[in-house]
Amino acid sequence: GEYAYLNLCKEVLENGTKKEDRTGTGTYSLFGHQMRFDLSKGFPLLTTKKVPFRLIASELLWFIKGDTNIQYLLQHNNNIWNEWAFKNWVESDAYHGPDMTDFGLRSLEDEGFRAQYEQQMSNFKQLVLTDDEFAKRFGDLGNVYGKQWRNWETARGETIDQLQQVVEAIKINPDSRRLIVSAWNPEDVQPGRSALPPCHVLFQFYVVNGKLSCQLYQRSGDIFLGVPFNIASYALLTHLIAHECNLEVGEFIHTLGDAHIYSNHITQVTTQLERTPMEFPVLSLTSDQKSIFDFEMEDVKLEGYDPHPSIKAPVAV
Ligand code: THF
Repeated sequence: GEYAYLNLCKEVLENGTKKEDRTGTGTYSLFGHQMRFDLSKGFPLLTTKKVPFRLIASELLWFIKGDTNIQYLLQHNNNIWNEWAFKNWVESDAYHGPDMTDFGLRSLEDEGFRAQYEQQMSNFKQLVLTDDEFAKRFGDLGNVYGKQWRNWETARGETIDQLQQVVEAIKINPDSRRLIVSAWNPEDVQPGRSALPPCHVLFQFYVVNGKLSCQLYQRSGDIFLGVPFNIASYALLTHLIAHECNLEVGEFIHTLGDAHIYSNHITQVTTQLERTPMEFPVLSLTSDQKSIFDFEMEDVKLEGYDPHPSIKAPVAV
């Protein structure tokens, strides 16, 4: 259960190595770690802090639709990808406001700058929501998950719908050892081709005894903010696909490459580790529509989620 996650936190605090990173924040990090969650024993949404499931579900439905534009997320009041699109805008010729270089770090250090940043971010969100041309130009994150899962571009200019293919393969050939979706496209991880090369790089399904399991390889995991989202997101994906394929849920296995706690998340993690986990909630899919491609927010319900209070932390950009 939840101890798989709490033990990872403990291990990184105790044995992690101080390591610099792309964002300039600094981390404690280790390389190579695996967690297992038995999905038949409850839905792995952490209870030692409140994790906003609504944001996880709308992000996953956005990936599943093959959408890469934050407009959909904003329409669902989901702000978790804003910074990456905002960066495209403030670095473009179309932006005429105050200089936003390094806005992530500077808004933490300088109150005056933070007010300017918040003003510009609010303008940006308004424009993405109300101006479709603007949204097309600056709301799109490029070659991120939705693109690679649903519209992988081949050298011949065709597209591959990996997600659709894997769902069909699970139905027709559940013993297959090739039930894989890859978000890592070497052509698209070159600088300038996407906002952020994918962190969750590849996932594989496995069917035995009528149960569907999923394993994710994640090259880089922000343990405090990202990983709780990633666990719940892949658990939800496994449930959706099991539902469509008339299977029960098995395990979610989470394999991490660089597992790190940002240096400005240490006190938050310490607080979280002092708490005792509650029981995991239960997921129910209220839709009788079977296709994962038809699911909407109101078809996904969580029952019995009674977490400790949320713990705030800044996201490294
Ligand atoms: N970059 C970094 N540094 N960490 C990440 O986790 C991350 N992601 C995505 C892309 N780049 C990343 C974005 N996912 C939050 C959660 C997930 C994110 C980004 C941000 C976050 O701030 N969560 C808050 C609640 C936010 C809110 O209520 O709006 C939380 O307390 O959980 C990993 O895929």
